[in-house]
Amino acid sequence: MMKALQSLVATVLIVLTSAISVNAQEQSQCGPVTNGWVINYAFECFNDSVFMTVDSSKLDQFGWYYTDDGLDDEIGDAFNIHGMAFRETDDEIWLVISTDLSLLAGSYDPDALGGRVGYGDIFINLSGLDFLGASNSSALYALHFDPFNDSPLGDTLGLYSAVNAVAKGGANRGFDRRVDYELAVANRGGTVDYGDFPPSMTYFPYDLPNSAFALIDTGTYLGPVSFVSTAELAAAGYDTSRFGGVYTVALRFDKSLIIDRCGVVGGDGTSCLDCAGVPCGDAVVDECGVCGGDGTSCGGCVETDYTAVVETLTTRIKEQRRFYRRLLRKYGKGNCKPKKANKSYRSMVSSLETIPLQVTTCSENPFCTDQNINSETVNILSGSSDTLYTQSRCIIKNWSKRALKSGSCNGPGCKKRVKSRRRLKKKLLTRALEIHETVMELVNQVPLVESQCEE
Ligand SMILES: [Ca+2]
Ligand SMILES: [Ca+2]
Ligand SMILES: [Ca+2]
Repeated sequence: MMKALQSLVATVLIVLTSAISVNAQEQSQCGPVTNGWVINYAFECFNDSVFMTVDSSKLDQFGWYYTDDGLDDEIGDAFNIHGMAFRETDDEIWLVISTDLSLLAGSYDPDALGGRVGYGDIFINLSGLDFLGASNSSALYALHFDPFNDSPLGDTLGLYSAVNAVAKGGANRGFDRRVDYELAVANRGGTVDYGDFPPSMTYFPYDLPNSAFALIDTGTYLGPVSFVSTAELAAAGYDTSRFGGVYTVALRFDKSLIIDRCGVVGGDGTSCLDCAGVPCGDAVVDECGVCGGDGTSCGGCVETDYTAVVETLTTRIKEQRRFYRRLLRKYGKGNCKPKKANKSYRSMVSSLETIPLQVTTCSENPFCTDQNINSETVNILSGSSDTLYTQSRCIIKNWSKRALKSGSCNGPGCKKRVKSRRRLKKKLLTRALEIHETVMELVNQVPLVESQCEE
């Protein structure tokens, strides 16, 4: 009873393990894992903003994705965003904003909240919800990188999760609603632009009160964000001529703070490892429990190399043919059939090419079944060698019949000659048989069975 129970437990465990590994493989996604992330950014005053949807298929060779923002969509010269760039590497996310506003100074304005109008925070949304939905359900991530802006986070710069966003545009002498910003742009004859998003977008609120979100209200600190120098940007393949902003703000953070290399949010990067520990590798454990094995290491599987057999067989078949042709040349065809002999030789040569050089056989492996192989080839080889042998005998016998027939044999010279011809006949017949037998011995070494094992 106990034994049966143990084996049942073992079976269940095996089933569970394989179910888990199948799931992990379905989820796993190697290479870029940020496809579809929506990233947006606005100044505190919401005088310009930009929206990006990361399209992994458009990452360039350095992992960069660029979104241009219109150059006639700002309110106030300094508040112009030129564009945003995103970079995904194996373990980092980089974000670049090109604008005309100094990050350190912001824009001095005694009437603005905090005496200054600064940068907003950068929001990242991978929830699939629209901005307000994500904010209301604390599903947003955000980067707080301007220590002097009006986010309650102050100088605690970094990457945050579970973020709720807040709009303080009006208090910063700008806009509390997107519709008000658009009207202001239209009034001065400009053209609204939101980067990857059309002005008709429903992703971001349009005319709800206090919905021109640009700042983190509350959030959970995840980890640090670092500033990237111009030299580092250039070294990372960033296209420095893409945007014409006066200032470039470049940030980087550890990708695993949000998502692991397998594409699992909050994952530890192990769900897509194959049995050899390679992320998204294709090695699997075979029936014998060997990672990356071909299932032949258990159950008495043996791989045999038949190269030498095939090579020797080739040599012997050529020898059999050479012997036949020498007979033909020397003694004539008589009533024998040289065409038949030639055809046999040709079919032997071509059938040799079909013999597999490596053959695996497994004696006790339940995952393997025996398959018949080479049966046609062996038939051709033995039949053809037999034909060459028969045709050789035919020539020898034809010749000896003629050579030994002569009734008028006089003198010691003649008897001697007859005797030596008889000896020659016997020798030739023996040789023909010998060669045929050698070929047949090798043909019998050609494998007739190989094992097919389930992967
Ligand atoms: Ca814009
Ligand atoms: Ca702009
Ligand atoms: Ca301010």
